Amino acid sequence: MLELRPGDCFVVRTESLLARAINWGQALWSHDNRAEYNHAGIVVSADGTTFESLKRIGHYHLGQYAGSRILIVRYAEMTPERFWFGYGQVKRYDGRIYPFWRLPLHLVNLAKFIHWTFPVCSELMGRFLNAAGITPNTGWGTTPDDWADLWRELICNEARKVTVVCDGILTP
Ligand SMILES: [Ca+2]
Repeated sequence: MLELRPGDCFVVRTESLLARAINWGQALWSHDNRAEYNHAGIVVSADGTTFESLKRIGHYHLGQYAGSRILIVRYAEMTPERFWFGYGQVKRYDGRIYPFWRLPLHLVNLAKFIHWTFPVCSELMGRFLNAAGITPNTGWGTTPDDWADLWRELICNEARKVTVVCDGILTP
């Protein structure tokens, strides 16, 4: 059983044609030329409730990713106060439609400059981490692979900035 905390963040690999297309596009721009995860989200409750940008930005449950490869991390600096502040900031996107029109911008690497609408999954998570005072980056233009690469590096460095909550196949 996973011991989740509000503010835990995750990247996950789901199997769909769109997911494969996203990973192809991500690998194109990634320094390591590979991308394993196509989606990202925020854990907002210990019971596994999430806040994500899927077809609609809203609340879902981590259980929907049972059987998928997932990396869940916890920032050492994520205090309850920071969580509630950051979550309060991104909750205004609740109910919005997934901004599919942003995907071509990611493909040409312009998403960080053009953001007049709503965030895609990894941008929503990045906006949250930024609002919570954890990361200086605004989150715009970031991809799930960017976050995965950053976390892997932080984990390797053993800086204790992030710790691994789950790394592997999510069990139901
Ligand atoms: Ca990568």
